[in-house]
Amino acid sequence: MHQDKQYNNQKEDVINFNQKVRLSILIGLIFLTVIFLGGFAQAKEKNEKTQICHATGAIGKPYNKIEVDYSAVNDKSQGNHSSHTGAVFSRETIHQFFDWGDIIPPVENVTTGLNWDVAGQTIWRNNCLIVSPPLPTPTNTPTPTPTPDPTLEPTPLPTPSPEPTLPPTPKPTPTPSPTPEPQARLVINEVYYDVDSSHGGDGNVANSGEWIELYNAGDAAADVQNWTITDNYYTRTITTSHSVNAFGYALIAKDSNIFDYWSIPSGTEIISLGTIIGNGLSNSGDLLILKDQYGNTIDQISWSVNTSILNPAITGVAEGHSIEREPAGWDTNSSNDFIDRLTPTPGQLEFDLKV
Ligand SMILES: [Ca+2]
Ligand SMILES: [Ca+2]
Ligand SMILES: [Ca+2]
Repeated sequence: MHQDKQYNNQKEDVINFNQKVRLSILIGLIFLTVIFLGGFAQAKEKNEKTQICHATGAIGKPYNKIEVDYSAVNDKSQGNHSSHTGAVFSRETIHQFFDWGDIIPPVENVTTGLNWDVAGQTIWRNNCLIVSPPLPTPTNTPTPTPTPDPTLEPTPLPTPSPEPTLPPTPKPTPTPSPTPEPQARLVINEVYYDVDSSHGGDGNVANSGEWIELYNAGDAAADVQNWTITDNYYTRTITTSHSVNAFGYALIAKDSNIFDYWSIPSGTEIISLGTIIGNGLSNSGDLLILKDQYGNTIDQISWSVNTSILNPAITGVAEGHSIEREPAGWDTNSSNDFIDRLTPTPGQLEFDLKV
């Protein structure tokens, strides 16, 4: 009897011990699982990134497309990109220096987005480049690169079965937008047509001190060799190779010597025509047409009394002033794109002079 009891006690001890061991193993496993999942979640979060249009503060290129961690755009933390509030860059916000905001697309459970309105989405879709509608559409591009259409499925062979309905066309996915190919977008950005005596002016309406500033508002360089510039009388051809960088400038004049009168930033492409621009740029009204080597019109303007291209024309300015797009590259095919620049800015923006 006594032996039986002792045996039973020993048996219970063994069972208790086994249970403890099992429990310990179970707790250990749970603990390890928690650590593993935690680490995994952290690692996963680290790898999750999104692209945003980051406000630069530079009028010439107001946004940079950058990739950031989710943690840099979530709506909770301070000091990250979601605190870069401020309106979308526009002609209206241009003088609120450094004060336009980031454009952040919404990411589920991370951010509801920032400046994700029509204006913001338009810039986002354009690879964070400023869109000044309408974009120039070359009418006669020689070899248009065929864009692969992701929605086009191989056409199914016609089946003999009496199926009247075609398979539903897959809907194009609205986001994320495919990154557009880099492309150049040149404009006649500034024209100095009424030369004053301190910049080579000799009193003649047409003289060699006149210049045109081209600005490349696109994100690819362009060589303007064999491009032409036409005024109301003559067409002049750029016969030599000149690469205009993305967001870069080129200056066109009769002779590069004229720029001795000006302070030109290094890196500005100087194009000497060897002859005056057209028959000279009339102070009382003239026109300019820029065409590429294929004859596509890239940009065209007219000013003062010449309403043959822009009507109303760009308002004429006083001697020594220039007409200039503001912001650089802004092109809505309207005379309103231009302002009267009291101090001309060859090779740069008014904004650049201030920094
Ligand atoms: Ca002139
Ligand atoms: Ca002329
Ligand atoms: Ca300028």
